[in-house]
Amino acid sequence: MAQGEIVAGCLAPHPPHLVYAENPEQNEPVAEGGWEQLRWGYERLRESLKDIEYDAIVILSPHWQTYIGTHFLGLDNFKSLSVDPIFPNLFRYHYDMDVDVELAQQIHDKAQNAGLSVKMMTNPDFRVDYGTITTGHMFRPDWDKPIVVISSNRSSAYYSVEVMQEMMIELGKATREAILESGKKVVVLASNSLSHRHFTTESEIPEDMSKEHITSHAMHLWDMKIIDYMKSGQCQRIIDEMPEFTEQAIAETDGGAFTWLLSTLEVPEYPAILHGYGTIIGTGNAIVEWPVYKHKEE
Ligand code: 2X7
Ligand code: FE2
Repeated sequence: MAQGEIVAGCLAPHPPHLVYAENPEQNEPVAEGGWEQLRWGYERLRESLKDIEYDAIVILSPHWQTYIGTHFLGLDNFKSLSVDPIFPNLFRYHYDMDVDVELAQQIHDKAQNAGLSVKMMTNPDFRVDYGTITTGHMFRPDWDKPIVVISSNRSSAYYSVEVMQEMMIELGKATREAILESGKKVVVLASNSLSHRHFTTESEIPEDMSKEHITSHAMHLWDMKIIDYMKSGQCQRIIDEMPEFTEQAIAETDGGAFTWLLSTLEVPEYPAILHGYGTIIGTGNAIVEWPVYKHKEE
């Protein structure tokens, strides 16, 4: 069997506003557009990867929060209605998602062997979180590739960002090893915003873009600094500065997805492609691709 590979890794944020603004048939609320900068960013990401072959998508979502270890979706299919608890007016999405349980189990086993606490989630009534669904939809709206979904262990809430990072670096290594051994080609996605301070009230028309901006200059500066590190291939600096970034920008990196992603990619030193940046209800969101396929050793 040929060795598996990670063909690309992406930062692929999940505010439900993006799905709302796209008006797909699966979502009940209807929008007049909005957040185009980010939706065009996702278009560019999809275009960039359209000729790259892969077998499965692996997503780590900060909105599937588990307090005892890391969990993996463990059944072949999940189908239900997902309603965003904060924005039920924007996101009521009927999903039907196939899971690559074999790959999920392989990552689970590798992580367990590395000493992490892990569990396969096999409750057929489990409701998949909106972070996974939004990232899954915006990355590949046809839902025609099986997905592995990894939960966010809340170690930054229980302990600290430093402890979270140690665990996510191990989980990233285990994810990578399992993918290489699986023989499959895989895209890995970290589903999170950057700065995450959001407005406390919603405008009358949620998609009124005259009301959309970053919550503060400080948040903007943090987002630009992290984007600069990504574009200039300085991912180790992102890991090093993650505690300050996470605390000062209230960043959604607290969920571990970004650290996990960088670890699966062996902390890249080559430039990432920025496909888009924009704010959603004041939070900062970047759509970024690490084109591993361009940096393969011959
Ligand atoms: O989950 C989110 C988010 N991360 C950012 C903005 C708005 C809503 O939901
Ligand atoms: Fe979120």
